[in-house]
Amino acid sequence: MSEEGFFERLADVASKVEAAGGSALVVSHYDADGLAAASILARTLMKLGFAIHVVVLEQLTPAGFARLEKLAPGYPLVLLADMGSSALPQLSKLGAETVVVLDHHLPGDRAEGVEEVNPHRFGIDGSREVSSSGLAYLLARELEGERAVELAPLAVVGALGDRQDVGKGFRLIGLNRRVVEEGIEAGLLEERVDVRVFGGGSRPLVKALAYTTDPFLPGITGDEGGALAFLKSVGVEPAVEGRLRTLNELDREEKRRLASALVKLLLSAGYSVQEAERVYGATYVVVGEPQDSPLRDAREFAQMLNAVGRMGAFELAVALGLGVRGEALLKAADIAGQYRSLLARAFKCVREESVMKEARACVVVDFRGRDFLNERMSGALASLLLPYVKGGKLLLVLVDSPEGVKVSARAKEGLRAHVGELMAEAAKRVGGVGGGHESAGGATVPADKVDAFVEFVEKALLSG
Ligand SMILES: [Mn+2]
Repeated sequence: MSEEGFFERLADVASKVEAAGGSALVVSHYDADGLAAASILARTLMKLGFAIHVVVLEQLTPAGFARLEKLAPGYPLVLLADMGSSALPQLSKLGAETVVVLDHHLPGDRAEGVEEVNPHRFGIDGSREVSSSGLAYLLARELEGERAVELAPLAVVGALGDRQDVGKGFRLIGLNRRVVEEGIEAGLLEERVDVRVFGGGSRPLVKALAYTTDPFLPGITGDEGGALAFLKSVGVEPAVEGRLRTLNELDREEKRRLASALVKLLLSAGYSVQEAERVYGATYVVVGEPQDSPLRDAREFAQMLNAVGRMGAFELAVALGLGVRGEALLKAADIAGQYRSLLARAFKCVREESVMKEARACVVVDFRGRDFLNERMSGALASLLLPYVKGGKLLLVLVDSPEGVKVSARAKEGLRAHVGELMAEAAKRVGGVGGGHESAGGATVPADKVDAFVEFVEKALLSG
C-alpha cells in the first residue's frame, strides 16, 4: 500500500503494453475524464506503432459489455480507461491476449489475466488525487519518458472534468499535482488564481459569464442577455465605446464587486458558502492554445469534452484530444452551446415545475419523459443540482435511457454511506447495474423497477 507500489505496478503494465504490439482497442467513458484518457492512450499507442480503434461507452452496462465481447477477440491489446475495476472477472474472459484496466473507481474482486492499475489498491484516493486521464498520462510517461509531458495538459483537463480540484483554492492535489507541476515545468501549463469565469481573462465578460457551467450560474449560464443584465445590475460596464470588455480589463474594484455579486447570487440560489466560493480560485491555462480559444482554460476544455461526449459526438471529442482544431473546434463549440441551453432548460424545469421531490434520506429529481434530455446528461445534472440539496442527503437524478432508466447519485456532505456501493447493491436487487465512488455514483435500472430501487436506497440510508 504505497505510491512506490503503484509506480511499480504501472511500470509492469507498461512493459506488458510494449510486449503486445500490433493493434489495440481503447475503450473509455463518454465524460471529459474518459475522453481525455482515450485521447492520451490513442496518441501514445499510435506513437508506439499500434493501429488504434477507440470505442466510447457508458460504464459497463450489459449492452456495453456485449459490444466489447464482440470486438475484443480481434485485438492483441485491449485497454479500458475510467471503467473496468468492478468487472475484472468478466474482463478476464474477453479473449484478447492482453487486457489492461486503468480505473480510479472503487475496485471489486481481483482476477487473473487482467492487468489492472487502480490507485485505490495502493492506498491512493482515486476519487480526489488522480483520474483515469492522470493514470493514462502516467502510463504514457512510463512508455515514452519525457516526451509524454506534452500530454500533461490533457490529463489536467480530465482531472478537472471529474472535479478533482478539491485542494485549497480549488487546486489539484496528490498525483494530479505531480502532473500539473510537470506541465508547468515544461511551459505547457499555468496555474493562476482569479475570478473563475470560463475563457479566463481574454473573452468578452458577457460571453465568459454565459459560458460558465462550473459553477452553474442561475439566470446567467447559457443566457447572454441574463449575463448582460447581471453586469449592469452590479455596476460593471459590459462595454466601452461599443466594444465588449474582458475580465482582464476590469480594475481591481470592479473585479471585487463582480466576485462578491457572484457569491451573493449563488448563496441566494441555495448554495452553501463553501460552494459559492467556487467563483474564485485556481484556474489552469493551456498555454499552447490561442488566446481566444475555448480550450485555453482547462476547465472550459473539460466542459467542452463533457458537452460533446454527452451530446453523443464521441469522435469529435477524441479528435479534439488528439489535437485536431479548425472545423472540428467550431463544431464542438456549437455543440457545447446547445448543451448549455439544454442544461438551462433542465434548470428551468427544476425551478418552475415539480420535478424535485424530497424524501427523508433522498432528494429525487425526476426527468423521466423529458425527451430533450438523454441518459448521458444525468451525471452532469446531478453535479450541477447538488448545491441545492440539504446536508446529509443523497441526490438521485432520473433520466430515461435505452436500457431503462439512468440514475445518477451524489452525496451531500454529511451523508454516511458509500454511494458507489449503495448504487451497486440497490441496482443488483432490481436487476440493474450500478457502481461508483464514495460520494458519486450511478445505476441503470429497468424502467418498471425505479420505484423499488428508490425505495431500497431510502430504506438502506435510514437503517444505516
Ligand atoms: Mn473518471
